[in-house]
Amino acid sequence: MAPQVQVGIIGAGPAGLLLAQLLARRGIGSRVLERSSREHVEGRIRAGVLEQPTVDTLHAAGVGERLGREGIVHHGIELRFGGAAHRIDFRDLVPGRSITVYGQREVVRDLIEARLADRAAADEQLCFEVSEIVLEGLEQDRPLLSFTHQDRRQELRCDWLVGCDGSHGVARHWFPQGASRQYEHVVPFAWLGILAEVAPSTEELIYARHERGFALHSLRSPELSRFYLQVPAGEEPDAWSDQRIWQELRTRLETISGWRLQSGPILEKGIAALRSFVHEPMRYRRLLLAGDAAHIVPATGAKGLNLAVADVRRLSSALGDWYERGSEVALDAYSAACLERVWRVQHFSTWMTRMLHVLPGADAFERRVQLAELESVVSSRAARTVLAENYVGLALPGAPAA
Ligand code: RFL
Ligand code: PHB
Repeated sequence: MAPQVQVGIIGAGPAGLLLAQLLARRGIGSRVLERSSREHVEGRIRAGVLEQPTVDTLHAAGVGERLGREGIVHHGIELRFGGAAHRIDFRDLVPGRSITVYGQREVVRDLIEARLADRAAADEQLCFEVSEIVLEGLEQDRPLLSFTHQDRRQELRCDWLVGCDGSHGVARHWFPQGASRQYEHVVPFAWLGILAEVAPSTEELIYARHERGFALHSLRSPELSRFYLQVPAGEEPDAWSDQRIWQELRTRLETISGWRLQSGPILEKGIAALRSFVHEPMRYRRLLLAGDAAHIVPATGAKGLNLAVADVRRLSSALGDWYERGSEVALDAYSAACLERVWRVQHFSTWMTRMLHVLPGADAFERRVQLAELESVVSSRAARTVLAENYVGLALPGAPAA
């Protein structure tokens, strides 16, 4: 007989690791199977902006200690265009709500440390460098996973299987043909992202729309800054020398009189495609999806990680109901409840993306209309409030507590 586990989780990104951690706190056992090495998983930079419910969930999961110490709470962002800066003031527009700047890399490191500190979980329950995962018996109650780990073929029978394997994962391909629908939209440009060893030149994030393209000034700590530049799709990082990057950042960001951008050594450089994707539904029998495995949003709204955490918060509570009370009601509602948030966030991320980037092929008229839209947003309290409400995180009805 194959060994058994209550919940099998594919992928050790934020979604998979947090799910394992939240389940463990309810006394539910899991096994996380990750394709890459621990070093690789801990090295990825990616997101930096956490909504308040995300921060609350990380605290509730017992991984909030360093986040509480090092996370930087922000009460606004700046929109910069047409030679002027406009603040979106959260204190004024959405009182009591804020965001926290804390890198995804740190979230992942904290979660891995917590999982490995759980003695029962170490090695046995968090496996890196797993390959050739195959699923059988999805039509039965307890599907069987087989995979290769440390040169050994192994089997595992699970009550539930959760695909947290990101945008290039395998789990969603296990839905039978005809049981799902996919929506995909390719954004016709990419982001060049850098991490630089220099104090941020700003206290709050700056989203800049410039005739040459979008630029974003973000940060990680008092000593580390993060920047993004809109670049053509398919661009190679080698086309961008450090000098060219700083020059372009200056051009797109130094549009306010007296404001100067400080530069420093570039520690990391990478190109990320922007795209939108939704896989509906997020459940088929005993197989569930969470995070980027089910949905991807363009990064302009800073929402991908927060959506993954919202899925996992709901899923851990629904699985808790099933194990603790034998109720499947919340699991039955899981997909529809998550997708409601997903589509709202797709709308916000698409809106921010279209409003702030130079859209290839846009004519002079369309560019002027884009500037007029930005003017309308910053000059209307109602429009600023919509932006702020979405940016700090939508409070949708029926969300389970962390
Ligand atoms: P991840 O992080 O991609 O993790 C999936 C894991 O699954 C593994 N895997 C497999 N394991 C076993 N077998 C297989 N066959 C497997 N296939 C894949 C992978 O190795 C990986 O470890 O997905 P997850 O956990 O759903 O987390 C989602 C977030 O990573 C993502 O949404 C965010 O990074 C998006 N994002 C942002 N989100 C925010 O909330 N705020 C931000 O400020 C923000 N900025 C960003 C971003 C994403 C970016 N990029 C690079 C796309 C900025 C950028 C530039
Ligand atoms: C980041 O700091 O990585 C970041 C911030 C805001 C975004 C996207 C990425 O919209």
